[in-house]
Amino acid sequence: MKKECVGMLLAGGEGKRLGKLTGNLAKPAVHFGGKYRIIDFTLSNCTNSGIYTVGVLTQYAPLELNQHIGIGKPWDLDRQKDGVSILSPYTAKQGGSWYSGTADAIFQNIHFIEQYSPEYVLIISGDHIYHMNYKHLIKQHKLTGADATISVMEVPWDEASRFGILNTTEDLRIYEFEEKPSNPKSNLASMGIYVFTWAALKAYLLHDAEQIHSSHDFGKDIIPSMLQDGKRMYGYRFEGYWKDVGTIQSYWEANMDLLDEDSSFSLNNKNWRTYTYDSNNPPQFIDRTATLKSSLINSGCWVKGTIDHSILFENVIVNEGSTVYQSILHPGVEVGENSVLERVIVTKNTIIPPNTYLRSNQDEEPLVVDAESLKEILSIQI
Ligand code: ADQ
Ligand code: ADP
Repeated sequence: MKKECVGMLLAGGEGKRLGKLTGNLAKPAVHFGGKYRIIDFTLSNCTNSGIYTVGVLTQYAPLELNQHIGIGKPWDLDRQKDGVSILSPYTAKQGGSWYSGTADAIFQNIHFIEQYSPEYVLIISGDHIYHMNYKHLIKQHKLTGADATISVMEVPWDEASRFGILNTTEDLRIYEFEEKPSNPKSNLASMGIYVFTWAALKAYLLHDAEQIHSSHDFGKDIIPSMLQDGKRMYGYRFEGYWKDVGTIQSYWEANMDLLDEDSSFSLNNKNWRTYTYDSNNPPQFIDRTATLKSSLINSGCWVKGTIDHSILFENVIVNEGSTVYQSILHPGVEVGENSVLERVIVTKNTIIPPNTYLRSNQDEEPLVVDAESLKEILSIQI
């Protein structure tokens, strides 16, 4: 069945820099924003942009991620002929192996793409928080007759070396690209969101697969080789909110942005819904002893303490006399009486005993608390 554009969503990264948040969870499956997983934003962008054929490339700790995506129902991607397909590394007669890099992940699924004889392939990532209409990106790609279009935006100079950095002419044609340079020449960054003309990309994937010294990565290998060969490559300027939540700090900040009325990103955008798997919890209960300010509180919660500038996922219990400030509590967390949590992230089902004091300073990375680290912290406090 022919499709003009197939979406390929890279969701296999380990997310080492998210530390304890990705201990047994792939980065795209990490809880975000009170009821979502990080990948929901990209999957919802697909649905909202009319991209209904999406392959999700998983690899590292895929169990919860696969369960979450299921047959794609929340995103209206549970269709018979297209919809979402989970593409895990497989072994075939000719070999087959773990995806060694992002380009290798796509290379190993060429047959999946070819079923649809697409004109274009959209490559997206499962670890960004943003609302983007991919139709506009694809439209520009067609208008310029490009081989590749890279979505770009300016990032703060001090963060530039964590991105692919590029330079374009005034008409946005890319003439320079460097993956994560130590001395960036500009602050125009690749958002890791690409549209390729499939015929052009396929040729490069086949060639790259034979290079033994290649890391088989889009940013390190495919894009630099295409540029070197003079392929038509353009930048697509994105103006909205976009955050790569690859570090604890950026994860915490992107969550806190949801509590800021002046933020340019809102979950309440009625024209651009974010969909997710919804569990059947009872409504949250707010007790008469509770005080709530600027917070997101999901269903099934039971609040008796003070919650200020915080995010409570489903089934969180905060007992009387406790204060939770600038913190993120994942599903099933329980905070005992008279405890104080300030600027911390508590992972799923962790039980914080009564009279516990957990705090990170404003100038340091927020503390991530799980059952194991809690034991250590408590032994020091006693
Ligand atoms: P990074 O985000 O560092 O840079 P990378 O680690 O390659 O890129 O991950 C991209 C996506 O692919 C992530 O969603 C990750 O989960 C997934 N992924 C990683 N390895 C994978 C594998 N083997 N199989 C399947 N999925 C995999 C990229 C670009 C930069 C750009 C930033 C923007 O390389 O140029 O600036 O994205 O965030
Ligand atoms: P971070 O940059 O935070 O370490 P990423 O999500 O970007 O996290 O992925 C980190 C690296 O881990 C990537 O280079 C990716 O190729 C690699 N990787 C992905 N899956 C696996 C896996 N199953 N085992 C080991 N490494 C993996």
